[in-house]
Amino acid sequence: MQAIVAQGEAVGSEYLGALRDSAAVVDDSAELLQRMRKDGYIYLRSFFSREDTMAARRDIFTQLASVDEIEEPAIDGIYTGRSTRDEKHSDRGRFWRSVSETWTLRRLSHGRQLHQVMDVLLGEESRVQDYLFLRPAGPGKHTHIHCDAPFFTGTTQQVATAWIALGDVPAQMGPLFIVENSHHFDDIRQQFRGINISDNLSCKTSLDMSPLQFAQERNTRLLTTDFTAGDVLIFGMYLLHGALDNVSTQKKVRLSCDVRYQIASADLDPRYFGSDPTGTTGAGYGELVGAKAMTEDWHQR
Ligand SMILES: O=C(O)CCC(=O)C(=O)O
Repeated sequence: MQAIVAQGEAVGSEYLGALRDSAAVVDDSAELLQRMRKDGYIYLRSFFSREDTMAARRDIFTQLASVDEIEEPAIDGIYTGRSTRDEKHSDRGRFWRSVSETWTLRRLSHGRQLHQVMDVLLGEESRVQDYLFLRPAGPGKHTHIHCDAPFFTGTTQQVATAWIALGDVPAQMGPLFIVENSHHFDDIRQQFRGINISDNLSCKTSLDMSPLQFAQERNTRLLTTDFTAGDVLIFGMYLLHGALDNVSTQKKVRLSCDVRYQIASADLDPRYFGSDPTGTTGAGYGELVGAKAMTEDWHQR
């Protein structure tokens, strides 16, 4: 079996575990809430239909094929190693915003089906941020361990992230992992509570340790799975997470998006709501890793 790799290190089975699937209890609000409190996350396998998910995938990858970053047929998501994005689009932010606003994507991320689950998990009516993080992660890419609090708790602590697999994402293609029980790590909560990255853009939000080092030091595990198209992973603001390395041998690009829901009764965070949100730094969609040509050397936060 091909190794599971995080920041260049093969992660042994003693530091890996499987996410608990809550799809069978999605209509049982009490059970969902209880699992969210206990585990810090809810994983819903095949939450969205494969057909609707693949429609979004096709539309997004077709736009990336139009700038020569993805081979035809675009739906396969094969990385070319080339890009004409900057030649064809003088404004990176505008291009990425248009891709991020793809209707077939928004009907998943912003549709009633997910909204209802978020209302349950947040304990009251919720609002979904307009700003969305769309992530095509090519070979070699990964995301460092971090929690979402410094980004999204500017107006309320009652916020949750939904990560959506826009295609099959086996562990070798660099899907999300969460650090088991890290929502109970008081030092992490203290370190990141009250920090707003927009107040100090140079503030470090990811941990200095690799996922494996962290799991060894805390005697914990990285929980992940072979995600299938339409799976959703929902988690709170203090749960540590990151993404494994995409070590796909077929140059397959991992496609996913993540979006936040907050309680509707709190002030809306102006950075992430509105018809043309400013994002964390004020640069709008132009600040996102996805706005850069896929050929550029980058690692996600
Ligand atoms: O998909 C990734 O690489 C990272 C996603 C993430 O950090 C998040 O959903 O908060």
